[in-house]
Amino acid sequence: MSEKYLVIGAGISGVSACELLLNNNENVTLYDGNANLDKEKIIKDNPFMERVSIIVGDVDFSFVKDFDKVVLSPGVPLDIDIVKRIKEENIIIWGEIELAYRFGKGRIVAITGTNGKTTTTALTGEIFKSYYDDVRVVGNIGIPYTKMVEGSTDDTIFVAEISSFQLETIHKFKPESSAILNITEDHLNRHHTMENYINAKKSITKNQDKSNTCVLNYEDEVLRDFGEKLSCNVVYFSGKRVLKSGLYYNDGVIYISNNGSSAKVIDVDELAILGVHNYENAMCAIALGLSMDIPMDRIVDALKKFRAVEHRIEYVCERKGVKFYNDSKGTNPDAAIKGICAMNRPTFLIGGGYDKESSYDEWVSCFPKRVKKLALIGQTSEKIARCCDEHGFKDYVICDTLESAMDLCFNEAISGDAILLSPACASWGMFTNYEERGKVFKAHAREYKNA
Ligand code: UMA
Repeated sequence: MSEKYLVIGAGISGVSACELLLNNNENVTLYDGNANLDKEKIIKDNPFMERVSIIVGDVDFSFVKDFDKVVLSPGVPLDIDIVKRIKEENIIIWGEIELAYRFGKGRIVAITGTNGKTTTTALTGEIFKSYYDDVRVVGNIGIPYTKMVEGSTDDTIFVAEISSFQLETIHKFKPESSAILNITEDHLNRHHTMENYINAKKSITKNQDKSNTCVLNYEDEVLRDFGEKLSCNVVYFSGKRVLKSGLYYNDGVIYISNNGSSAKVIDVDELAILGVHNYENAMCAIALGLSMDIPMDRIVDALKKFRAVEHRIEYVCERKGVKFYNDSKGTNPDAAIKGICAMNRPTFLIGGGYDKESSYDEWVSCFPKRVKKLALIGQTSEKIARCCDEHGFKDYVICDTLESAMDLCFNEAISGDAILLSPACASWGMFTNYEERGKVFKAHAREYKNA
């Protein structure tokens, strides 16, 4: 007999949840808090939504008592009025992840963490695809898990990026292998306290048993302690120290060790992703692959082939021995520091753009010994130039366009240098978004001749 479901949130997760429920002959109503939601467009884009009653805006929430179950989209906080009312009525609340888990089949690899989860999920997906036939990469990476459940079998493997929002509403969701990359302050507007945020992340392991694996970052103190309390098999990785057992990075090489004896996995020069934070992502993906029986040679092949997620320290091409890197996603000083620290060659840096009123001191402080020249573009050029003056960094120049900044850098660069777009600013004013800025950079870099 069909049950009555209320799905909350008409974004990609909510719409996919509706489709999955309809395909399973359930009775579905969708609620969205946005009174201006364009219902016609939703139905036009997703004709199956004609079979769903849609309620929007500030209505009397007593209607919720008619439902057997409620499915929440990730972006819906648990402390808003409609959810409070649902809890008062003792109606079961599943997140979209829980719904997919209940209706899907197969094995699950689930990855969370504050930073690096998208790259790690994409890389883990490539590793698994190199060995297994039916691998589906889902979740916070942008493809709702519920959308990919149809037709899954016991042999399907879901590689899922799972956010703290999504973890708040899991019940039985049980990954065979899980990973927590790191936990630093984020999303406190939603979780209110750091403790709540940490607990949400930790709950990725809550149904795991001793036949399962959890991969953790040894350099994160919270995670290191957490690993000691887990009943499942724990694998640590470290970007900073030699581990007796686990994966670690040391002097250009990723190693695997067991009871004190180490073997080389790969020289990081063979990877197309840069920076210790990316080697940590790679170590996590290696551990996940091994935990589900993928042979090391397949893993290493997949690692070598993997290209960075577009616009995140993405290698573009090499011209006259100069390597071009696109880090257009470096839209704030924090992210851009990662970009510049990831370079292992003398670097011509292109920075500047729309003013988000950031402070550039920390970013500029990491230029000495790394940045040969800074080419500035956009609204923030003068402000960043002043900051450089204050820090005694003299090698900067202000340019009119991204292309002219690139030409100037390429003319001065010598073989062995890098040219990095990592602007520490938003793109607006010169481009529609960071994607467009990155694409212009890549296209212009590829136009340079090698001779
Ligand atoms: N809505 C309400 N009430 C609310 C909040 C939202 O009705 O209180 C409605 C909005 O009006 C809107 C809909 O909910 O119509 C949006 O739902 P959503 O915010 O859950 O967004 P989706 O489009 O379903 O996308 C979600 C994730 N979004 C969030 O977690 C905010 C996407 O992650 C994810 O890729 C997608 O599901 C597929 O799984 C995005 C994200 O920003 C990329 N994630 C955060 C992050 O990475 O930092 C966690």
